[in-house]
Formats: sequence, C-alpha cells, structure tokens
Amino acid sequence: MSERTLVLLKPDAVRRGLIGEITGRIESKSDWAVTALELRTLDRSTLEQHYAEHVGKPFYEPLVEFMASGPSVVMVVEGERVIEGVRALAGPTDPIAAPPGSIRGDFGTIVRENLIHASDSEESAARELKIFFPDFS
Ligand code: YYY
Ligand code: MG
Repeated sequence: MSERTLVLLKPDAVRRGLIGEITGRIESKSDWAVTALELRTLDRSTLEQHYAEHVGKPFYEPLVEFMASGPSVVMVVEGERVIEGVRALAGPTDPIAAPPGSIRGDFGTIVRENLIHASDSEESAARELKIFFPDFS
C-alpha cells in the first residue's frame, strides 16, 4: 500500500551541503516520489508541536534550538512502505551506532545533529504531515 511520510533534512545537513546526497538516496531507493519540498527555517511553535513527545527530556531544549538554527528541507515522500523504508535508510538515532551505508552512519557523529528526521509510524506520519503541510491533501 502506498504511504506518505514526512522527511526533514535538518540544519546540519543543509549547512554541510548534503541536500542532494541525502535526497538522492531517498529518490533512488525505489519508485518513491518526492511530492512536496521546501527550504524552510522552522519556528519554535512548529518544533514544539513536532517534538511534543520529547517535552521535558534533557535533550529537548538544545534540540529545538538546533532545529531552529538555520533552514531545513521539509519534504513529503510517497510510495510503497516508505515510512519504514526512509527510517531504514536514515539508520538509528545515534550516528555512531548507525551502520555505515545508512545516512546517519555515513555522515554523522553527533546525536543531536543526526541529519534527518523521518516519521516513525503511520500515526506519526499523519500527525507530522498536518503540522508541516496543513494544506496538502
Ligand atoms: O526518531 P529519531 O529522530 O531517530 O529519534 P528520537 O528518539 O525521536 O529523538 C528525536 C531527536 O532528538 C533525535 O533525532 C536527535 C535528538 N536526540 C538528542 O539530541 N539526544 C538524545 N539523547 C536523543 C535524541
Ligand atoms: Mg522520533
């Protein structure tokens, strides 16, 4: 069944010139399609909604600050099993634990600056797509 997921290329990925590299991996994995894409500096209120599950955790404030520190690429990707699929391409949260070959494993060393966000379930995807693309149907 075709799905939609929300993908963010975080400010570190944009600053480091990795937009093409990371987007290319997603596009060439399968017949997945990028159906919306925008460079956007995320504001605090958007980030508070997006990371609501992490409010109160020790990493929350620095995470929000980092995510607001420069432009991100905000995109919608559609295709078969794309939710699980982009999470697999990204790799585990900690880039040092992420295997080489994954996006985080190939390009990251810092947990906070782990390059990419991708929705982790159908429920998260529906919730997050509404936050970032309220008018997208
Ligand atoms: O879904 P995923 O991005 O892989 O990880 P989450 O556990 O949802 O955490 C969201 C985000 O928070 C993570 O991508 C980096 C940051 N973070 C952190 O800075 N320090 C931690 N100990 C855990 C997560
Ligand atoms: Mg998460």
